[in-house]
Order: sequence, then structure tokens, then C-alpha cells
Amino acid sequence: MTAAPLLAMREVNFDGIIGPTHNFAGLSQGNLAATLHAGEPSNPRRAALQGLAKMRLMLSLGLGQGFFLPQVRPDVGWLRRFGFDGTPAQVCARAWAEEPLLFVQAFSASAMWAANAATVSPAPDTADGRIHITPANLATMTHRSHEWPETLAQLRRIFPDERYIAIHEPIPGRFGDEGAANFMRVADPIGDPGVEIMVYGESGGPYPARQSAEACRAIFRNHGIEDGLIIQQSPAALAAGAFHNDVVAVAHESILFAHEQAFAHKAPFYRTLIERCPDLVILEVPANEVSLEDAIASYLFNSQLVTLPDGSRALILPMECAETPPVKAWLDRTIGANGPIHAAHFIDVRESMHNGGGPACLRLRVLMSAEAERSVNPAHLLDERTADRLEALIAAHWPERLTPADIGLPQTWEAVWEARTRLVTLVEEDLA
Ligand code: SUG
Repeated sequence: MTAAPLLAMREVNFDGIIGPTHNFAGLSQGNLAATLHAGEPSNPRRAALQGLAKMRLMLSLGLGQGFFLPQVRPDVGWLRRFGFDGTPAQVCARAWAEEPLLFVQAFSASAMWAANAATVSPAPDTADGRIHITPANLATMTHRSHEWPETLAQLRRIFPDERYIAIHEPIPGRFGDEGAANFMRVADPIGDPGVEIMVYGESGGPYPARQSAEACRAIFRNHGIEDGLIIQQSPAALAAGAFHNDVVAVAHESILFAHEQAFAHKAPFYRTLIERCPDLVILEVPANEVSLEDAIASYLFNSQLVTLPDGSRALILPMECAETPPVKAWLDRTIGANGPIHAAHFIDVRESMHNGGGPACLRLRVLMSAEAERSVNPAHLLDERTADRLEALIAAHWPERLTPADIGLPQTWEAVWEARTRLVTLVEEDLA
């Protein structure tokens, strides 16, 4: 274990608070968990409380934690653009009757997965020394394609100080960009200029490739990253259900934790990385110890790899990893005082997991200096008191059960709009 470093910069995780419309509609082709659980009843209350418990765990470990608010769902403004008019309830009733799939896409709580909110380049890496953030266009999946306007608005509210943080518009056109889920960074120590890596998918396999190489290049240009690496995800990983890179790899500080079959052209990629980051530890999990299938079913790599204030490193894993024997055996062999990762915490985010969203999907990492952190809108930072208040509100107002039929009921729409408004009001009160 290393001595406690003086942290000039630290990573703050911003999680999406899971909205009251969380449901299992099976909208994401290539996301095997979401397809498997399609049509099952969901429990939005349990989902949101599980997400909040994860945020509380981070707080208890001494880490910085912020949050995004749930977006308005059903998204009436978006439905109006398809020609539905009248009151919000009339818009929904007509859309549900005439275009039920479109209505379900307008109802999705998918903005909870904040790893897909944006790509963040920390200040030490960028040409102008500011943090650069680009909201993801999420152009590939219709139910996610209408997240970005509200995400952009929230990013502007959360990070209002342009001296520290530049916020861009999403990449236009049909060049898919899914944000930090396809972004990695290695740097040692964390506040030094790092190597930024974006991972794109090549289309042509059984499932859509959601991250385009064009978007990766555009983001690096806009962020002032001159020497970013753009690499291809392995077609085998995409075909096995890794619809984002963060399902098969995660990087933090000087560690790249990845499955053996995560990347298409691994040897030159690893060579370049080691040249540029000589102390890099590549913690690669061999396929003969953990198959791609087990890695994807358990979401081993969708864990949060974090450095605690005492300098030790911990992995925040979904409990499915403890329930998948080859994964558990690998963790038992690897995690401990002598390895690069000292502790494992298993958490229950099963409602999100059933839609293909693990611990790392639920958060957006923002590496900040103390000064930049002070400029963050405090209403979006979590402490125990706010966590208590959010928890009580969710426990009182989030639905406990949503079936596919409930999605079309006017009383559901009224209840979920009201629940969200209460939460937004609570957060805004905190600012007043
Ligand atoms: O985009 N699931 C999300 C899961 C996103 C996970 N994020 C990361 N890997 N970073 C998706 O596929 C399913 C919703 C539904 O089918 O109702 C969904 O959108």
C-alpha cells in the first residue's frame, strides 16, 4: 500500500438519480441483459434506492459524489415534435394509442446511466488547461437520442464556471457518440497529463456499433487533445454483448483493467500505452479464466476502480460478480494487500443491471482541482443530509411496480411527473 498522497486533484463521480419511470422495455438491441428482462415488471423505487445506496457507499469511503437529476419522462416536448398536441396528458394518450413504441421510447429512464451523459477530458490533458466536456448524442438508440438537450442544460448548471470547464455541443449528424462509456484515461499520478483513449466499434456484426471513430476524432479535436489514442473494440466483444467498452475494460490512474478480448488490435495498443505510461499496470483477465460471456453477465469490468483517501485502491463491483464462480475465483486470487487493487465491495444495483447498467454505467467521472471543484453548483453535490432527504422522497413517491401496461396509464404519467417535480424542487430548495 502506498503512503497517503497529497491529493491536489480528485475524481468526483456524478451519478444519475434513477427516475420514477425505470422499466424493462427491451429497447437496446445488443444489450443482452435488457433483452433478457424485457417485459418484466420493474421496481423504480428499489432501483433509485439502490443507486442512492451506491452513492452513499462512495461518500462513506471518503470520495466526492454528485448527481444528475432525472429527466422529464414521458418526454412530452419530444413527443410534440412528432405532431402530437394538446395538454401533456393528451399528447401522451395520442402517442400511446398511435405510436406505442415511440411512446415507450419517450418514457424511458435511460438518462440514469450517466457514463453515457458525456465525455470528459480533465484539465491536465487539454491544450487550454480547462476541463472539456461533450454531451453524448446517443444517436444510435432512439430512446436515448432525446437525452442530450436536458443533459447539456444540466451540465451547464452543474459546471457554470467557464474559467475551469468548457462545455461543448454534442457531435452532430449520425456519428454515434455514447460518452464516457467508451473513454479511458491513464495517468500516473492522476493529476499529471494523461493518455486519453477512445474506443469505437466497427459495424457489420450482429449488433449495432454505437461509438463511431468520427465522433472520437471530433471530440479529441474539440477538447484540444493532440495525442489521444483511438482504438477499435474487438468485434468478438461487441458480438458477445459488450455494447460499450466499459463492459469489458476500465482504466484508472496507472491501471488498465481489461478482458483479454476487449480490443481489436491489442499488441500495438498496449505497446503505445506502455511507451507513454511506463508504470502502467495492465491487469488483463484471460479468457480461459473468465470467458467474455461470464465477464458480460457479471459486469466484472463495469466496476468503479477508485483510489481512497489513504492511497489504497478499491473496486466497487456488482454483486453478480460474487455470484459468478469463475469471476469470484479470479477476484479472490487477485484482490488483496499485495496487488494493485486492495479491496472489493460488492453492491446491489440489480434493477439497473437488468437493463445492462452496472455500477460504472451509473456514474460520470470528473477529475477536478480543488479550485474547479469549488466552482461546481453545490445543489448537485451529495452529502449525508441530502442523501437522507432524497431517500425519504424516493421512498414516498417513486412507484414500486411498473408493468408494460402501466406505462400507458394516465395515472402513471401524472404520478411520475409529480414525483420528479418534487425531487427537483427539493434539490432547488437546497440551493436557495
Ligand atoms: O444504453 N440500457 C442502457 C444501458 C447503458 C449502460 N451504460 C454503460 N454501459 N455505460 C443502454 O443500452 C435499456 C432500456 C430499456 O430497454 O428499456 C437501456 O437503455
